[in-house]
Amino acid sequence: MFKTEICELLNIQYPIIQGGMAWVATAELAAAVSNAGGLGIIGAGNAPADFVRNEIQKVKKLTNKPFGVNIMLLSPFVEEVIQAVYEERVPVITTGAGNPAKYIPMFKEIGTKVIPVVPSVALAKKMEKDGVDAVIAEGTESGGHVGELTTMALVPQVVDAVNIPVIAAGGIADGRGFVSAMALGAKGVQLGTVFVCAEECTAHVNYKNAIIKAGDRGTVVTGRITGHPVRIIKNKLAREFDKLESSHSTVEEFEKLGAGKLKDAVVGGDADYGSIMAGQISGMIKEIRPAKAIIEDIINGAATTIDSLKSI
Ligand code: TUI
Repeated sequence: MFKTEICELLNIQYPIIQGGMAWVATAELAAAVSNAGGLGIIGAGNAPADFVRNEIQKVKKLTNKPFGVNIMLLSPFVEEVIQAVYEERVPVITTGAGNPAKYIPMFKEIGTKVIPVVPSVALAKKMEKDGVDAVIAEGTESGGHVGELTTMALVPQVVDAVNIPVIAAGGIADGRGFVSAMALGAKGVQLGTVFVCAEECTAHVNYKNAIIKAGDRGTVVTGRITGHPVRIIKNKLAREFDKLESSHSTVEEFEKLGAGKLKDAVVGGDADYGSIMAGQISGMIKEIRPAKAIIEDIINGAATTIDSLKSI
C-alpha cells in the first residue's frame, strides 16, 4: 500500500522524505530514515564541502539504501558542496532557498535525481521545463525559510500545473497529514519537524524539547525584511527579532542578530537565544521516537484514516 511514482523514482519503500535541515539532518538521522524505508537526507546548510563529504561517507557506511543531500542555495559554499555531492555520486539532491537550474544538467548526466523545493506554481513550471525529476511544494507551515502560500493552497495548484510528481511539505507529521497530501494530488510527503524528534537525530535535547513543549501557536515567522523569512519557535531570540522589526532596523542589523544562532540552538542547546527552526505542526509532536516508529505510525495511521473516510 502507498507505493507511488516517488517510490519507483527514488527506489524507496514508502513515499516519505526527510527534510534537509541544516545542522539537524546529519548522517545518523539520514541513515535511520533510509533504513526505515523512507529517503534520508543530509542537510548541507551553510557547511563547507569537507563537512558535507564526511557526512556522505558516514551515511554510506550506515546504510546501503538510497539517500540524498539537501543543498541550501544561499550557502557561501554552494559551488564546492555541489562538486563534492557530484563526486560522491549521491543518488538524490533536494534544493532549497533558490533556483538550482544551472546545476541540473551535470546531475542528470550521472543519474542523480534532482528535486527542488518550490514555493510557487511559477517556479514549479520553470523547474519542470529545466528537467527536474519531481518538485517539493512546501507550504508556509514549515520550519526554517518559508514561502507565503499554505500547503493546502499550494499543493493542488502545483499538481495541476506540472506533469512531474509533486511531494507535499509543510504541516505534515502523521497519517492524517499523509492522506490529506495524497488527496491534494501529491505522490509523496516531506517531513522535517517530526524527524527532529527522532531518537537518531543528533540535535541537542533542548532543541527537541522546545518542539515537544511548543503549542499550536508556538512558532513565528521572523526576518520578513531580509527577503528570507524564517519560521522559528517563539523564544527570547524571536522577541529580539520582533523588537528589531518594529523599530524598522536595517537588514544588516537583522542578519547580525541571526548569525550563527541556528548552530547555537542545534549544537549548543541554547533554547533561549538560539534559532529553533520548526514548523507549525510542533504542537502535535509529543515524544522522541526512533525514525522507524515515526514512519510506521504514519503508514499505519494513513491506513486507519482511509478506512474511517469510507464511513463519511
Ligand atoms: O530552504 C528551506 N528551508 C530553510 S533554508 C534555511 S537556512 C537559511 N537561513 C536564513 C535565511 C535563509 C535560509 C533554513 N530553512 N526550505 C525550502 C524553501 N525553498 N523554502 C522556500 C524556498 C524557496 C524560496 C525561493 C525556493 C526557491 C525560491 O526561488 C527564488 C528564486 O530564485 O526564484
